[in-house]
Amino acid sequence: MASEGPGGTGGTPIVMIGDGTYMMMNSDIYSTVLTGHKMIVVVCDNGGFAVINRLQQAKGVPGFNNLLVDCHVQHPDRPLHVDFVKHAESMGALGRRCDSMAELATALEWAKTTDRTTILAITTDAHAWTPGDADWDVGVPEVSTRASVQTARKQQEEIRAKQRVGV
Ligand SMILES: Cc1ncc(C[n+]2csc(CCOP(=O)(O)OP(=O)(O)O)c2C)c(N)n1
Ligand SMILES: [Mg+2]
Repeated sequence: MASEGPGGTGGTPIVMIGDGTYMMMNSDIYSTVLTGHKMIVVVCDNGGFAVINRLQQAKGVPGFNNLLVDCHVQHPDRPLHVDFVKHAESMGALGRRCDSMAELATALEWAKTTDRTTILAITTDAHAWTPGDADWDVGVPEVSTRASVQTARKQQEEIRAKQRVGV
């Protein structure tokens, strides 16, 4: 999203991403610092690959290794959570942590005034979703000892029977 004019960001892109997406590709932040192509990045931090966790469970499998809380390895002395502000700062960007929507609004106004790429990190919910769904047709095992997987497989076959070739 980029906007011009009053209240806009003068052509500065505003990027909204999840914490997992940030981890998959954040080096562009460094590039924008080096090249002067400022971005504002809002990191919605819900502690992992939440939508994949949701998909995994919808296919009958208990969550594992998508949310940080479900990871097999835990370090009580040093939580695995990433400090996105510090991480972005280490690449020369600016950053601020926001603990509420009001703080995010204020921080966004600040971010519009900075001279380089600026990260705003806010905690979001890993389990609340806006309504409205489409089927996500990933493979579900045909054979499983889990009743939940057998149910998911049956649902998949029913949904697949309704698929048609798009035009
Ligand atoms: C390059 C790439 N790898 C993997 C995926 C599969 N994928 C889709 S959504 C997602 C999770 C993203 O997590 P996050 O950005 O934190 O968003 P959340 O679901 O938590 O809101 C993954 C891994 C992808 N789309 N692209
Ligand atoms: Mg996430």
